[in-house]
Amino acid sequence: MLTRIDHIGIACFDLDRTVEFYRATYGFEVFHSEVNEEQGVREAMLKINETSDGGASYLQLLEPTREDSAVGKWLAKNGEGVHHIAFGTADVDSAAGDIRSKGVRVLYDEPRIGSMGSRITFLHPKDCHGVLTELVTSAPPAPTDH
Ligand code: V0V
Ligand code: CO
Repeated sequence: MLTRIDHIGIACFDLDRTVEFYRATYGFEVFHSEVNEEQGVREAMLKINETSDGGASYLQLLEPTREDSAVGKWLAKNGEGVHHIAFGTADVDSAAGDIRSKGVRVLYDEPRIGSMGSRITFLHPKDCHGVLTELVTSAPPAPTDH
């Protein structure tokens, strides 16, 4: 059902400086970046490796776009650090339904739009031993001209 670590979400105060740390220290380059206004984040995805389910694993560096966002509130309380983990699945609706039936709070009734056109939802950290947990289904690959 859940077939990879899709990403680890890391909250930071200054996205550009944090991207530069990961580039200079480890050699990781930005694969994709975007602003997600609904989630209140500016983010950079650093691709670490491809995975056997046809997906990939990333680090997701997150800077808040507003103080009252999930990441903004978390940073004010905790400072920089690991904010969430995300598992990849071919079917986020089914995975979320299955996990909800086990008594874990799924935060959204319907998955929302995440990085690179993915569909995402979150599990409440208080039901997951303190770990904010995201479920992700990647967007299908763009059609090619053949
Ligand atoms: C809060 N808590 C956490 C936590 N955030 N625990 C572990 N990890 C976190 N990241 C704890 C917090 O310490 C409190 O515990 C309790 O949960 C309630 O927190 P709060 O500060 O009062 O905040 P709330 O309840 O207003 O919001 C917490 C939730 C919120 C988890 C509901 O952050 C949320 O909706 N998160 C989902 C959306 C999100 O995180 N978006 C940003 C990433 P105590 O002190 O009471 O014990 S966007 C993203 O990943 C994208 C776009 C993508 O991947 O594509
Ligand atoms: Co995420």
